[in-house]
Amino acid sequence: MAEPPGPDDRLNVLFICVDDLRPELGCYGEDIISPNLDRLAREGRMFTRHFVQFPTCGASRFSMLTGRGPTAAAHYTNSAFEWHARQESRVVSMPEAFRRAGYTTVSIGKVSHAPDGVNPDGSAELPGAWDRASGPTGQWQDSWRAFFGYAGGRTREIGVTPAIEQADVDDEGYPDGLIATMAEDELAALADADEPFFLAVGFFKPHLPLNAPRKYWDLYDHNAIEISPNPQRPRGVEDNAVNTLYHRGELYPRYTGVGTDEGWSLDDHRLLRHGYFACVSYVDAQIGRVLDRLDALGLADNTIVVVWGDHGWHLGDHAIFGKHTTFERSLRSVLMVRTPGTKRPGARADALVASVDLYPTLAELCDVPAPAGLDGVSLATMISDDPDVQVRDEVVSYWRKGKYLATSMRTDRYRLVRWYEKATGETVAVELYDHEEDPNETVNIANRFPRIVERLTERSAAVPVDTTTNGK
Ligand SMILES: [Ca+2]
Repeated sequence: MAEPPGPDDRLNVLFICVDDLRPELGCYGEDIISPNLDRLAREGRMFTRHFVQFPTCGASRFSMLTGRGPTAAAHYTNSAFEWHARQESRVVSMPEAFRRAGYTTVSIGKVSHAPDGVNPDGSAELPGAWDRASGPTGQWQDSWRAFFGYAGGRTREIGVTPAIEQADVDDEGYPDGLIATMAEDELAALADADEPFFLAVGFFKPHLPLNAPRKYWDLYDHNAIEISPNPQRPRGVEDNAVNTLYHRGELYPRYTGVGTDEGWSLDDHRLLRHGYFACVSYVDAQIGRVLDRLDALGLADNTIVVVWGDHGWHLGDHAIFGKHTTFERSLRSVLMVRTPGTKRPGARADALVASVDLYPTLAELCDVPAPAGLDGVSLATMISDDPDVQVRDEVVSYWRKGKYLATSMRTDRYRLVRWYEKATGETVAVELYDHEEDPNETVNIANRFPRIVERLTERSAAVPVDTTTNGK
């Protein structure tokens, strides 16, 4: 006779997504005050060279949640989830794999792309993934209004509302405070269940607008905030349709109060950095509330905690405030994982890792069957045992702009960016940055080192470049 099934003692997962979070935290040696994330880094594994696959929210999240690079034009865009929901046959997403394995799966806030996981046409962004998915409630009921929320329930109006706000309100005066409360309540409910859980919680800040309660602005001495170490455009990169340099777009002129057609003043620069810092400190405090509840419920000892930034952000670097570039600043983001029983907690992992690695990693750590065809490699050994293990030689990221596609490949030393014409596959521009000599990517040296370009290009020859026209 078969043994009766014992209690399901598999580890839970608390997966925290933070929108537009670059590694500017205290634990990364930078200036942002982030005590809760610093604590998580001390207790778990902090990755210093984690790169996303796309420098925009929807595409990055889609790639991470499905564990794959692009195979369709839509995968490069914020419409990736809409495209996915329309397909008759779909890949199995990470939360769906956990759900099929008997986990209770829950999404709160911006985990896929929409702040409630629902496409504009009312369909689920990730069909089959979640037992329940929810977005903001109360005065923030309309999820996209909440996503762009100002104090008092106001939302963004293009060209009308400001880029920053520092209202004298408590944490729930902005939507992320509510997301934290919802996550705390959900944890309390999940703690009583027999099945293990996969709870994903998505915070909105520090995505624009840079709105946070005043007390988080007051953590910083405004005049002491340093501007970017490389506020100029990089040399050797032409400002044309191919490359991604710009100073208009997501921030200016959509939001008011900062920026002109000519760029940013020094005051703008400092104010935007101050706002970003305040927003991150605000989110750090909300994450701290959720982690404290996890502790209080006795769940910390059997729950893996992941904090993931969906991509980086230029804080004035290269004359840019925003993402949507193929530079290190857009592609490098926060990743930390705390798992029970980890060896050498607090030892950081400096090897190259990618967002697509998270799916096979969590599947392995939780003994959940992963589907065939995932593009990532498991980081389980790096997390549980040895942070010095190297699992990959390069990380490839993708972008597209107009009629061009780009691959941006990071190796241990270099970043190689190739721009292709979509219709023909012909290379139209190449950028090479040497991170040993030039960590801020201030000079494109592709013309000076053609043999390095050639050698790295051979390594990236297998990179799929999408020349299809399917999808949006
Ligand atoms: Ca984002």
